[in-house]
Amino acid sequence: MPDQSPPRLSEIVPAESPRLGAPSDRRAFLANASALTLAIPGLGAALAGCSPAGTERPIDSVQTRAAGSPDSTAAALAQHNSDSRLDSSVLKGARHGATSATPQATRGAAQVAFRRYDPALPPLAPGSRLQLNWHARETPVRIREDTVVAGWTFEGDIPGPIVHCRVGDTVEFTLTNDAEIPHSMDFHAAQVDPKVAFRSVQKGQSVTFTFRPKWAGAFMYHCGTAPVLMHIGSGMYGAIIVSPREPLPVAREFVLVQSEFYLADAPNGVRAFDYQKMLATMPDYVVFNGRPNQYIDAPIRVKVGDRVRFWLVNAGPTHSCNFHVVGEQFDTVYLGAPPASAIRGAQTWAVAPGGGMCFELLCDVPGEFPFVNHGFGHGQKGSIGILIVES
Ligand SMILES: [Cu+2]
Repeated sequence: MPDQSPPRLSEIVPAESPRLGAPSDRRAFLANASALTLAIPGLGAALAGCSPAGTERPIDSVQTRAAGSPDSTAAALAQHNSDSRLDSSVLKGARHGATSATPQATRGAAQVAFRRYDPALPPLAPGSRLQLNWHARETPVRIREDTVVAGWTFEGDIPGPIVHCRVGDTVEFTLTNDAEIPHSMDFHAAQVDPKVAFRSVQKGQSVTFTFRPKWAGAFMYHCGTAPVLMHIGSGMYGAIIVSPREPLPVAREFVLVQSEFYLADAPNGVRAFDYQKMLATMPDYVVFNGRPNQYIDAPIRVKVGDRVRFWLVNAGPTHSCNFHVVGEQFDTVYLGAPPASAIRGAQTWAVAPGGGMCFELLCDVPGEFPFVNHGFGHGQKGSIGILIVES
């Protein structure tokens, strides 16, 4: 019987890495963590949370509090950084092994209905300030008529809600953790001190931070609590779309979040996300917006003459998304910060895990156009949809 337990921090960090201790050791440790972040998005933030309690310098834009607690208690809790070691020790406990099948994540699974994830980019909110009060929840999610997964989620869905704002807007974000396991939030569109803003919070606690996106684009958000692979792999991710201040050409705009599902059997017929399978990197499904083939069953529809803009985020956790639209060519692919860095006439472009890009096509021919991950070993596991162009 293989060991089903997630690794301790010491198993994630290479053996030659210095352990936490003297400040110089810690700097070297974080340097290694930064290098690891290149391979595992958010891991550096999670590892950076490993400072001893009370050593962080608070920043104005960040608060951590316990809901309903007196100020003194909240202040005490703010000193307590729920760090990677704690997270791992919680996961190591008897609540569950390396599976997402917590009691909360499986309860009532049979009653959960399938719901298509709406790919339409939500309109911008009026004003220049966006206030988001989200909850981390462990809850069952039906991804096909015959399959319910034990999800770790933001706001009860996989992916979490689509956020839409503009460059320079103020985003004030609060995460409250309703779950037994510590969770956190890492916005790739933010420039903040991750050690403070992206820290984990325990059940009943909240963390609030504010940021102003500097660049336009499609950005990932995700839980950065260690092991990051387990938290992203269990459903805690989504897209924040940052539009430029000067509007892009009028278009039908859609958001696609690709992700991989690594599943194993769990009680009550639920399928649970499985950490050992995540490490083996052979997914059962690779999906757009959390459900395999949902846009084959219910295609995206536009009209001849429409410009279509796909904002694509690849949540991974491990594989790239090689985006292609069969029977079309991309009028424009923005490598970053649209309308800058535009590539014309591309056929397929890879979006790295933890990355996002913007794809445009002009629909001047009617028909049914599959949009696919052209890495077909993954595409045929569920990351294919249909764009119907109606005359
Ligand atoms: Cu989490």
